[in-house]
Amino acid sequence: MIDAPVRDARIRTTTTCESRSMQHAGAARNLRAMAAVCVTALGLTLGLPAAAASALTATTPATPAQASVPYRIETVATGLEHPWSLAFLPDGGMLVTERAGRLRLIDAAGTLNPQPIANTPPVSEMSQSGLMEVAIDPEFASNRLVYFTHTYGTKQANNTQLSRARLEGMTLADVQPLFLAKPAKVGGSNNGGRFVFLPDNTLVLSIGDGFDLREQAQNPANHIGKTVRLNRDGSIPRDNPYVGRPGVAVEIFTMGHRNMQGLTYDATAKRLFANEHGPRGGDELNLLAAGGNYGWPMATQGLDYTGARVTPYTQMPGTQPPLLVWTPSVAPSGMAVYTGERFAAWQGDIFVSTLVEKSVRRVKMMAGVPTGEQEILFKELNARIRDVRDGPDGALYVLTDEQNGRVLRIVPQ
Ligand SMILES: [Ca+2]
Repeated sequence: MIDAPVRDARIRTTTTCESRSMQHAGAARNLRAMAAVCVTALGLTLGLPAAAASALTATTPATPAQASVPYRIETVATGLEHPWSLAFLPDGGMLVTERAGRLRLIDAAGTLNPQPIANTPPVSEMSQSGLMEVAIDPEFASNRLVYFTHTYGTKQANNTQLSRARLEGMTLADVQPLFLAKPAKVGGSNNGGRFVFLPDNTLVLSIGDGFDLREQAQNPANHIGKTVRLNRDGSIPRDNPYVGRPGVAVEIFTMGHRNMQGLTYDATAKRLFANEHGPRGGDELNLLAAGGNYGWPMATQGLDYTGARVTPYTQMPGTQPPLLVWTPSVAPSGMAVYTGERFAAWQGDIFVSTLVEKSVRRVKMMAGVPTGEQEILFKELNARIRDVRDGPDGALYVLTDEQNGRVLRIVPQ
């Protein structure tokens, strides 16, 4: 599903869909050949947990999960313009990004500072583009380092950039670009832009397929439609899966993705999960493992926006099937594993915020594996939800994707 409302993407699909489909039909033949070469030549040992290999791919609606305990929704802050991401600070405050390029501070008392944090880099806000993810360094208390993603470049040539800076009061100091996805793409769609820290001091960052570059998701020489794994200073971990392979981008961690806007690491199960927008239908939840190929656009359960098939294949040997599929599209955005004490029934479950369904999906998990049960939460908000976070206070936090966006906290009733 496109990250609607996307003005330029919709216009393009209604005006150029026929030629686009024909281009893709030819390109699909090429990429199947390419992918066969890649999968064989790379010959990767994926080391995927057994659960991934035997994953049951289910479409929505899934069996309803047992109803949650009663909850109450509290408003933390309002007046945020299309907030995208939320990071908790050790002092009880929060950082929130606004897509237009502002980084905002909510202090420990819950007050939104009327001034944005100074010295954020300029961003080009186009449809889905702008300032996206924010996270603090795992050692923030001692180094004050903040990481964020934003779109870098022009409408005709842009891509997702990861940057790092030191937070000094209400200013960013020493703003340093760490990684810029290549090649550049046109327009503001399918940027990816989420990242998550892993316990081994690296981070994994999602890069979308740019909407028009879908075949490149199978090209191991670039970053389009991939996740990349980096050290915290932007350098390349020596144990990345493609290191030492000629012609392959050494930053790549996984490939064959469309547009991943949610990443979360389950520290208990020691598993990295990603959600991904399909085209029309075929939104996915995936378990990521080093070197994995997740199939796009060779295999998908979604259709093109014209209603045509993207590919004849819903699965393909050598690619990893999703753990779950959402058809029709829910448009998954943020994602979190709930670890708190306040909702005992939710512990270990994955929460996926959605834009089109205007909900949060609770994906019931057992030892890091989906049970097949899901619960649709927070429909009463009637709002596109951009992010969901596991708060250090045991509450669940969500951001609404609105002109007058909100930070909301969900606590037991
Ligand atoms: Ca896939």
